[in-house]
Amino acid sequence: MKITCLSALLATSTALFTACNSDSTATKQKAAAQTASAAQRVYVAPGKLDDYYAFLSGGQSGGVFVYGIPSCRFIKEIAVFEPRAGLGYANNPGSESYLRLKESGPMWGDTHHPVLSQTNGRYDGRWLWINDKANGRVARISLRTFETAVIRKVPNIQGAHGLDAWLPSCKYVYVNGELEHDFVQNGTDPQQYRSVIAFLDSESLETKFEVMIVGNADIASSGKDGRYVFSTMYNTENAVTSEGMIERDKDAVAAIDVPLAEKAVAEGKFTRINGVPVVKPDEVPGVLTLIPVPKNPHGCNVTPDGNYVMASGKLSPTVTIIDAHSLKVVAEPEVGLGPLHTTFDNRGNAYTSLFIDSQIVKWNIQKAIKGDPTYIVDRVDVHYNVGHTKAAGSDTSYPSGDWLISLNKLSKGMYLPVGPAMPESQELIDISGEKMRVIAAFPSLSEPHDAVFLSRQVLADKVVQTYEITPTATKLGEEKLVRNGTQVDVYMTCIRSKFVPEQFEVHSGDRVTIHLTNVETVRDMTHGFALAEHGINIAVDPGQTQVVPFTAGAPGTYWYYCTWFCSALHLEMRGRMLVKPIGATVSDSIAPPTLEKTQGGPKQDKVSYE
Ligand code: K7E
Ligand code: CUA
Ligand code: CA
Repeated sequence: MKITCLSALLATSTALFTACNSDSTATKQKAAAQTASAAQRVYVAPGKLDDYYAFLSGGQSGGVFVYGIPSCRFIKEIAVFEPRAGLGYANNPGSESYLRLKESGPMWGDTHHPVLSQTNGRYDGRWLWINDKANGRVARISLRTFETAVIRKVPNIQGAHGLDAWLPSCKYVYVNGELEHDFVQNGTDPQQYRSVIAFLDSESLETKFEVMIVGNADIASSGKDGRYVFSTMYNTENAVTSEGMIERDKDAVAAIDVPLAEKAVAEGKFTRINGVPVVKPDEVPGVLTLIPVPKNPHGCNVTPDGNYVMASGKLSPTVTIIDAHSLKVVAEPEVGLGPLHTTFDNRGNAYTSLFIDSQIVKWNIQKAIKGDPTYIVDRVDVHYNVGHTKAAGSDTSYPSGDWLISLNKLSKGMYLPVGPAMPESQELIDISGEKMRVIAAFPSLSEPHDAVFLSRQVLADKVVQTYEITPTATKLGEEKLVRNGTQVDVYMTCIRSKFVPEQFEVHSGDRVTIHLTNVETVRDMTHGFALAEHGINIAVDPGQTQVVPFTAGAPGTYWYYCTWFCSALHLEMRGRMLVKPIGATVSDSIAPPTLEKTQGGPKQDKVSYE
């Protein structure tokens, strides 16, 4: 039929064209109209701003990706657990970001769960927390600068998985230990394996206390009234093989009574393990309640009104609805195969990702609780095998009910083949109507697990234009070289299109530290500093100071240059480190060479253009 229509068009045969101008054309026209309106929904003209910032965890990329929604434009990567030369992050040994990361553990991570800070049940645009599942760490990103501010290793945790903030105050962030291990009595006896749910000061990320569990804690979601936090547990068996972990018919949702845990800590009812007060539930009755749910649940999500916890069944085709105050199971609606995570709109609907069915299913919470068989509202296919799904504002008390993102594990043939490994794929779904509508798909680096959206208005006046000048910054006109034996400190500034100094002298083998301040006062004027043959390349944002320590190499001339294209004279923005043999005379002067010397030699009398 397709070919016939095509030949008809080519032949401009009216008769034939009319003959095949049947259903297929009408369908095509309808599809074209839908495509056009879908395109309009996501079209954000150049220079226009998106409504939302979506923060996607970077999985094994170790950072956070920022996308504009609804355009699906990639805006930024926030480096957290992995160095990024291009972002001036942790790639230069000696810089603040390097030392902070190094001190906390390995120079890579596996980020799963981005969590935004809230005030009064709404995102406040201050902070974003993210876990490193692999290395038991949590980081806090400042949204003033979109930079990692704090990284901490959490004691007694292997596999820092589920993460959430204790609501409504965000006094703590709490993180789930997914991998049971032998921190209580060192040894390899699995019977002694335990795990903890750790409560961290939300600003400093210092671990304040932990609650011990037998088995593991997977995904986290806080109640909204300052009492319970919830975690799914799939290994209540405390088993060490995958068969062992599915032995029981039931596992659990753990509910921790946070004020009771705080009280126990205040009264000294804890055991200190590796410096942290650990509350043991058998010593503090009520601190931990295990609510039975079908075996091996996964997602844990509290509804915006704070009334229910949804435990997504994973192996069971159900979502268990638990009353978040009485801790009783109130319903267990069937939703489809492989339910992993559930998210919410502002009209009483839940949206559950179905890994096996490759679908998002929309269902009505009250109807499901009342046993009304019409609780399923809609299903939409996603491509393919969705993990997390998140609707805008779903973690707050005021979801916006407009957009939902489906974070799919496989993209199969969705994109041009780029090797055996395909990109991860997200889909943007319009949930503003009764029916869901998949509007757009966008690939990303591996491998986003979860996402949170923040409305642009919240951030607009909070993100700073430039860094605050630190007391240790080098000021314009106060550049200098300070020599102390073999330690040489060079206090350097940069501004379009010049480093000051443009030359300095050291001995081979000297320990050199460059304190480089970008003295620009306008946003976006980042300069770079790459030093030939010394393995150094950093970025310095306006107002920022970077500290660059290294050992001077063999005698010779080494150019440093700006790696960020900043001005018409960007290529000329360079200078020399002159390395002299040990014992040779070196000058402490950083004054530019005299004009005569400036021009170097041998001089070219003229330049021939032939
Ligand atoms: Cu479901 Cu780590 Cu959130 Cu992945 S976890 S999907
Ligand atoms: Cu500074 Cu390019
Ligand atoms: Ca189990």
